[in-house]
Amino acid sequence: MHWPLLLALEAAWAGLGQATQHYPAMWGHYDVCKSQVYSDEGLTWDYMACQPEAADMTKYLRVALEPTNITCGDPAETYCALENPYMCNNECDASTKELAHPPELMFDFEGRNPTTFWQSTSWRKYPKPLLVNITLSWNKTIELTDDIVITFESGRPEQMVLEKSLDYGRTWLPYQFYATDCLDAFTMEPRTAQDLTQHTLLDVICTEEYSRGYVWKYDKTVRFEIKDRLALFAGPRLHNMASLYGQLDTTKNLRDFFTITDLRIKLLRPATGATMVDENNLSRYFYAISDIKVQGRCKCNLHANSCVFDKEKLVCECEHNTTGPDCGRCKRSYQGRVWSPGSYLPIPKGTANISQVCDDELLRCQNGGVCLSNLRCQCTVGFSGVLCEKPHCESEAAGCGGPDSARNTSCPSSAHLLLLLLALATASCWPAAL
Ligand SMILES: [Ca+2]
Repeated sequence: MHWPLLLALEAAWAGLGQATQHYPAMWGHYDVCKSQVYSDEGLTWDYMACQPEAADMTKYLRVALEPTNITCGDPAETYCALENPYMCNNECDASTKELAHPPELMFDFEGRNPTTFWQSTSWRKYPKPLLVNITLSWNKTIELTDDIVITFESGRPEQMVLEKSLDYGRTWLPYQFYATDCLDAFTMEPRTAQDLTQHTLLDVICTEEYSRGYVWKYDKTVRFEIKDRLALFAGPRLHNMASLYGQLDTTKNLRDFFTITDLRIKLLRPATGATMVDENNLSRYFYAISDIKVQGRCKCNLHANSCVFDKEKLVCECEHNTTGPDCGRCKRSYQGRVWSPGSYLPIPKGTANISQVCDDELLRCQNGGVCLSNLRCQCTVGFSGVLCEKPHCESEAAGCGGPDSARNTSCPSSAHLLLLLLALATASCWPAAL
């Protein structure tokens, strides 16, 4: 396809993506891992960098709350409206389905009326802080592609922190701080995602944008702005993905910034709607969340275009002779060359960086073996193994040339072995056969 046409199509997709609020289709590149092509050697594979499509990641998570008994309704409790302490018609009873507010209601299908939501117990232990950790775990590395959006049914919290883990919840890093008063709550100057530049993109900021006063029907969402950050490289409508992909390819910190295995929402102080907490009506203060949106894709190191949910776990369907949950290593028989992730560049197909077994320049195939399509050595009679390094006679008790030897082939001399070791020393991944 010609470049101008491709760009025009991209622009058209960009407009469509913007208009329908779907994720822009430019991410749709890299949807094919390999294709068959005819060459001088006949039918061979052409390998390309590939990645799964972005999807709604809330379908695949596990949610855990701390403290575990923080969900309302056990015992049943009646809540009052924040803006009117005499309007107390919000009842929570865990033993009645219609009145229960369990955590899964943060991830169910939205669009129902009335909305469904998780709700905490009220702040009855005031002035002890009302602390809740909501942990979302995927047990798989994923890459965020769109804003995280948390919709509150209650007033938005006056203080909260969004954290991420890259190691399945062992260690945590803050993603963003949220407060009505950042200096007071976290001794941080308030900033917004719009203040960020390419140089400060990785800064962890405190924002007051999502905590301002309680408004009954509006301003119910708290966001973590992924798109604003991506737009710093890709342009305001994410039209220049080549620039973004180039950066993601070369800047590991940037790639890691959007990569997570877990998210943790730390709710630190509920909405009070006033400077003073009304100690006589503590049932006005609680957290309630109706929806959490997390869009992303499985991280497969550009070696898979699909990711399946198997046995309660997301797994990349790896191509390019790679394996592992993230396609993070060479397959057992394809370790002749060191593993590396695929590359987004050059646009639009990228580079697969496939794990090769052999090539003719390095003469990896031993003992007269011939390298076929970089994928396997075709061994001469009497030898086997990934690199044809094993003489057939090796396993015979009497050694080569013994009475059991069918072909009377010779064992490799020490010079042979030295050559083999020298050849292998150029690769970090050793053949599994050795
Ligand atoms: Ca819901």
